This record gives sequence, structure tokens and C-alpha cells, in this order.
Amino acid sequence: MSSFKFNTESTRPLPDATQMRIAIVTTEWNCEITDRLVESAVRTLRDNGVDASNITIEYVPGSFELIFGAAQLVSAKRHDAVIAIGCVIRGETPHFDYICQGTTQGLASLNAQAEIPVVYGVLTVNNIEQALDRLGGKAGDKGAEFALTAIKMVAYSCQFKKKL
Ligand code: DLZ
Repeated sequence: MSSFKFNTESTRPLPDATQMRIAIVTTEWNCEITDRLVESAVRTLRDNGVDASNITIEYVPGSFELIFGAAQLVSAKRHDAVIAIGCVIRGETPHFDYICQGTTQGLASLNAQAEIPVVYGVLTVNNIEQALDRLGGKAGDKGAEFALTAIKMVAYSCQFKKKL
């Protein structure tokens, strides 16, 4: 197993997040996992100064709908970043591959075209244990990572915005 630790070894200070407005779109599918990813993301945003009133959470049925859900949040222009959180668990058919591929490509092209960053917060795992390991266990705390990524990417995008 990799010993890579996201962020914890970085010496770069985190940007000031106190004025940031972050939207999270998440799924009803595998909500025993996604709810906990969202909880951790929200906790990390709050710990880093994001005001509770500036965090929005929206729900869609499954990971495939994250593309449309995130696109709507981008179009609404009310936030500085969108975090799309889902969890796809391998089943017995190739459906897993199609959903993972479609969702990943959809979110990737949205991220490339959107005026705000779209964070890819989708776990693609072989079984529930692998998902549980990513909720603060031996494979890290993915919800926290998604939140820190959003904060960093908002700061990154700000440097390219025109000053009035
Ligand atoms: C259909 C389906 C399956 C089999 N598995 C998952 C999953 O593990 N995680 C997830 O988020 N969604 C799953 N879905 C639902 C699809 O994402 C989508 O909601 C439906 O195909 C309808 O578009």
C-alpha cells in the first residue's frame, strides 16, 4: 500500500478560505459512504474558516447524475468551487466501468470548461471495505482531501480573475 499522505507533508500554507463559497453535490447511491465523505469535507471546510452559510449541499440520485448536478451549480454562479462526491462500488456486471468512465469523463470535461473548479470526489472501489478505508482509515480521509483541494483550487483560480 502507498504511504503517500495528501497534504500532510506539504509545507505550503493553505490559502485563506474565510470568504470562499463552496457547493457540494453528492449522491443518494451508497449514501452510507457519501454522507460520511460530505461530513468530513464540511468539517474540513469549516476548520479552515469557510462560513457555514457559504456551504451548500445538493443531492442527486447516482454518480452519473453528478455531471448534471455539478453543471447546474456552475451555471448558477453562486459559488467559487463545486465538489462532486460519489462512490461507485464494483458489481458483477460491466456497469461499474461504464458509470466510472462516464462520470469521470463528464466531470473532467466540466472541470476543464467551467469558470470555477470542479473537484472530482468520486471513490471507485472494488468493495465496501475499500470505501470504508477511505473515510479516515488506513487509506486516508478522502472527504477532507476533497475539501482541501477545493480551497487550493479556488485560490489558484482567483489569481486569474480580472480586478475591477
Ligand atoms: C446503476 C448504478 C450502479 C449499478 N451502481 C452505482 C454505484 O455504485 N454508485 C453510484 O453512485 N451509482 C450507481 N448507479 C447509479 C448510476 O450512477 C445512475 O444513477 C443511473 O445509471 C441512472 O442514470
